Amino acid sequence: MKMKIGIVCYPTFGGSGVLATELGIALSDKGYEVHFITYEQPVRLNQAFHPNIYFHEVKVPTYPLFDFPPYETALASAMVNVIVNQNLDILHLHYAIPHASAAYFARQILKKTGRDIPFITTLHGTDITLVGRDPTYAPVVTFSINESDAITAVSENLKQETLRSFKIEKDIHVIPNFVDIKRFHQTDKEHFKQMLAPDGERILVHVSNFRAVKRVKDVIKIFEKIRQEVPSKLLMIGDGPDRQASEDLARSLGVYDDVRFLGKQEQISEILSIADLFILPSETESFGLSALEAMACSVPLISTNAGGLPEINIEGETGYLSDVGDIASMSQHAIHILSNDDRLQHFKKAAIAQARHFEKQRIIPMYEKLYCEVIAAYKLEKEAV
Ligand code: GMT
Repeated sequence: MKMKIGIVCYPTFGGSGVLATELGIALSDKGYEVHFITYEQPVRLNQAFHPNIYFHEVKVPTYPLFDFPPYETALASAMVNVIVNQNLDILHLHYAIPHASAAYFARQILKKTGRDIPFITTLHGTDITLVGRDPTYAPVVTFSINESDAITAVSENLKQETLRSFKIEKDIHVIPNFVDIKRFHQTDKEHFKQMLAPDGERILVHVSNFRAVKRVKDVIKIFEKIRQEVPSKLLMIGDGPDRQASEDLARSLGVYDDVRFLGKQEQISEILSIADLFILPSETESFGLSALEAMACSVPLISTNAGGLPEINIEGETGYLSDVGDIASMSQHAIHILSNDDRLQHFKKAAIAQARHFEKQRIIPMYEKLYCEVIAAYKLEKEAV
């Protein structure tokens, strides 16, 4: 019998929500019944209809007394209802806060009736490296991660960071992010390239949620230096708190006319198909899913060496890694790749070859195996009580 899996995630453009949605789609394609529990339809779900996927919207009623409507309480209640009514076998939480603590709460409620099920927490990055470590959240994060029946991290680096930052009493399984190469691959979009770069300029791309951790202003600074040596255009995809500041910087550096701020986009692979280089100068990055999707579309990568980025970007092969904030190094490396056609083709080939190591067919079975093990162990534990 195929498992019924509940997935809890942030439905927004952030990497954890994207990965959780891609996982749900991949599992549903394999015949599993997948139930998303979140406050909005996850962005990547609305690109096609998937008959094995169900979406349960968490509603958070407001009340004049509430300055902060209690999402976690509403989420725990939704988990209880979906687990019981849909007869779920396992719950998979993406991003620890507040999903893991809500799942713990839901399970305590369900234990009263014997309908409790195991839950797995996948750590994605800022839930550990930025937010989770904050003393405001740390005790609850530590407790609920430890109460998970299994813990996964998206890179070896994130696993080590988690062990350094929290007192974790369980093994952490590293299951890296993955990409669906059937959907993310280079397609012929020459007409599109002609429109954006009519004189054959190189096309550089950055995709993120424009939060401080992404250092989007560094992208503009790097581009300004590249453009002095190599005719090029920059496409900035996404939106967030630092968008205005990076637009202002592009104006003050005199490069605005060669930069397009396209905002949030759903058809990322079409844009990546015309790109020559992806720029990711993050302060910290547990994995860099956006960079993997770019590599799958044959786009080499200029990144920092922060977090888990060295696990996907191979120095001198798929791109280059520099220290955070080292604009000179990142721009020199970019110029090196872009200034020679043969060299660029070589890097492009290496990028797609590296992406294949993270193809979904290789990674999804790791989750399936873990689900089966966790469900079996939980059943045994319950029988023993
Ligand atoms: O910061 C983001 O880009 C969003 C964040 C999230 O959790 O939504 O992304 C994190 O998870 C992604 C998917 O596992 C990783 O690829 C990103 O590297 C990670 N972001 C950071 O560590 C900053």
